[in-house]
Amino acid sequence: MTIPKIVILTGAGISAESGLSTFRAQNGLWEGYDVNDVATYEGYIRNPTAVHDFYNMLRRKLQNPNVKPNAAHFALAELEQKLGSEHVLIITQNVDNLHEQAGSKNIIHMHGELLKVRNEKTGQIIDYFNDVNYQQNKFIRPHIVWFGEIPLQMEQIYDALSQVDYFISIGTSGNVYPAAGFVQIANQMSAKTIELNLEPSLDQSLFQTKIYGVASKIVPNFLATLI
Ligand code: BV8
Repeated sequence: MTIPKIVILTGAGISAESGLSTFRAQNGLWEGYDVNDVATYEGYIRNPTAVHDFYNMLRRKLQNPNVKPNAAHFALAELEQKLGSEHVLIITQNVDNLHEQAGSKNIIHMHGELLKVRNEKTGQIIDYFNDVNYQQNKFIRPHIVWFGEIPLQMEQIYDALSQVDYFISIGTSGNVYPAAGFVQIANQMSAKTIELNLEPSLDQSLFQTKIYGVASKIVPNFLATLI
């Protein structure tokens, strides 16, 4: 029996039970901030200190010992361990490192990573765990893909989607492109498409299988049927 190629797309919903807030629960105001002020390059240029304050707050929050992977993250790591990294790829829209903490290895962070910063002058990307002090180095920016910027590793993503057998979307509202368009590619590849979410996403009609509930329950249950 050939082992299927499984591509999993995760969004903020998979980390909700780990204590990290999602984007659109608070009617578009994220952590009390307007997305246009803190998640666009224009917002950064307008007020870099305010944007660094915002990401410094999120970076500290992520490193709070109470923020840990939940059963959904662990179930995905177990799936990769059982089937092999060449058969399981996580494409995450999340900038947290909970998939890594749970043990997953084959991960693409298409919207960047909170625990990395990028030097705008040299392009160098480094691991970074503290507050960024913009006054000290004006070239250091969060290694985050803001709205209007090009998501990372799109070549690898389209390549993986061209060979996908199972496309599983977990904890995403289907608001943000190009991520929200991946299910259409999977359908064109005649893959099995599954949505695991708290409630129907904007894309729900494009999925063959839809299971609703909290990720920590429905993800381990569904993945058990694949192993
Ligand atoms: C690009 C970084 C070109 C910040 C993020 C008009 C129409 C269509 C598209 C556009 C348009 N105008 C502009 C665009 C493009 C734009 C876009 O899509 N805008 C939208 C808002 C209309 N996209 C871009 O700009 C992207 N770049 O398009 O470049 C291009 C295109 C193709 C190829 C090359 C170039 C860049 C987008 C990246 C923006 N940056 N994050 C940061 O994270 O600090 S996006 C941000 O939203 C996060 O990454 C987040 O992950 C992502 C998506 O949100 P979700 O993860 O889905 O979170 P949300 O809160 O929305 O939903 C949570 C879900 O979980 C809910 O459904 C909820 O029910 C569920 N849930 C909650 N609790 C649980 C749960 N599920 C299970 N269990 C639970 N316990």
